[in-house]
Amino acid sequence: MPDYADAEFIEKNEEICLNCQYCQKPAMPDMTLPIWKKAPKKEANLKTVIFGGVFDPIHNGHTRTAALVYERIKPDFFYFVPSRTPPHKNPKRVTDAEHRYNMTKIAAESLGENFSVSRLELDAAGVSYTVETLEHFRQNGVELFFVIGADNIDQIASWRRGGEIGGLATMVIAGRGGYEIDRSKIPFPNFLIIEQDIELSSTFVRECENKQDYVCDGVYKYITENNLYPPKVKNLEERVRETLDDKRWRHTLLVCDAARSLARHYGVNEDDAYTAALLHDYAKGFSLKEMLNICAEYDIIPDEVQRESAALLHGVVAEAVSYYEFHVTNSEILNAIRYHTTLCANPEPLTKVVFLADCIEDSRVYAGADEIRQAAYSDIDGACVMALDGTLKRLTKLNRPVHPDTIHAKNFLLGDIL
Ligand code: DGI
Ligand code: FE
Ligand code: FE
Repeated sequence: MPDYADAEFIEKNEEICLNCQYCQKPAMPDMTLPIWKKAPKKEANLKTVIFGGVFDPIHNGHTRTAALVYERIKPDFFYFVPSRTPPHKNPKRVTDAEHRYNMTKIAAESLGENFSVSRLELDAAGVSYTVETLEHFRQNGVELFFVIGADNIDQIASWRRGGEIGGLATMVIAGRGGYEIDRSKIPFPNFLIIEQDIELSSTFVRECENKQDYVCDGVYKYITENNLYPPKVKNLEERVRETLDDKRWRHTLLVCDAARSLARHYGVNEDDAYTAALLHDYAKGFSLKEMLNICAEYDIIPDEVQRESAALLHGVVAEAVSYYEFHVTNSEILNAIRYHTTLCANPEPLTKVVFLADCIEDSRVYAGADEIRQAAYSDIDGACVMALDGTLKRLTKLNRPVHPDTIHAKNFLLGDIL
């Protein structure tokens, strides 16, 4: 058996090339029919390349390999064969077969008329195995070439009837930049190696932000139009975590605990309390200028006291971000975030819970903290007034303006108490 890696053989082989200027190239067969029924009879073997894969999506690494394989083998037919439910992958996580077929077709068209896409595996009932696909294509007068990634060589033995695969086709081993191919370990009687320098994986392409750099224009357009690989939505915790510094994150987690606990105690929705607590200080690390910019972006007009104070504005900004960026629409949660620093007149129970949780979380140490902690579970309004009084005292000492909401909150709660 010839070793296709041997350059001499390649040259010799090209003497019988069917795709040279002296021979007429047969038309592409209709893949709905077995190849031998369509292809014109030839004295020499028709060379057919099979490039199977999940193609989720087909990317520039695939098409570059295909172009190089084509150049090297000069086949009569070149088929991409997208798989339907690949046996080694969880079918649920693979993109719909028709989308993968369409993308592969677009990419094949971009390569030129010599490339086509076979629906063989897509239309098969159930799972398709490589060995069966090769048997289908390997009919009389067909010399088969099967493209396989260098990183798959070791796995073939474990594929269905893996031992037979190397006997059905010349294995075209597609090397990827950086992947060492040990020729002595290649288990196939006939093989050739195609080295290409694009190191890409479909997983990478699916997850990256600049897909247009890794797939052809048509495929990029298709991906965009069909919203095939939307960015993974980071969960709220991750997004808050990466915005806050360590100290603020620890405080936030403790406020979450305290808010859940108070919510449970007062029959308030615990999950809402958690969400509001998680987001309450989201904007705490922003500068006043950044906060004012965010307000401007969302047409929020801060009042004159807020405009001068990051301490007052961070709740307002956190509310806006929660609504516009995190799509929190529950108005009780939004109010709890907005008023967590000052409270307000007639605060909703969730607002009181988050306000108090912020004051009494376990790491808070200030004069009077323990009294407020105790009161928090017996008299939530009284505890709120105590916390507000503490703030008023500090503001007076510092000669800072008191926000009207702080006063409205206190007056309202006193009215409740008296
Ligand atoms: O964000 P935290 O530090 O967890 O706590 P917070 O949101 O309750 O913010 C406390 C700060 O807010 C503290 O520096 C005092 C300030 N503050 C609270 N109420 C008022 C206020 N500042 C002014 N100027 N006026 C207020 O009514
Ligand atoms: Fe705060
Ligand atoms: Fe806080």
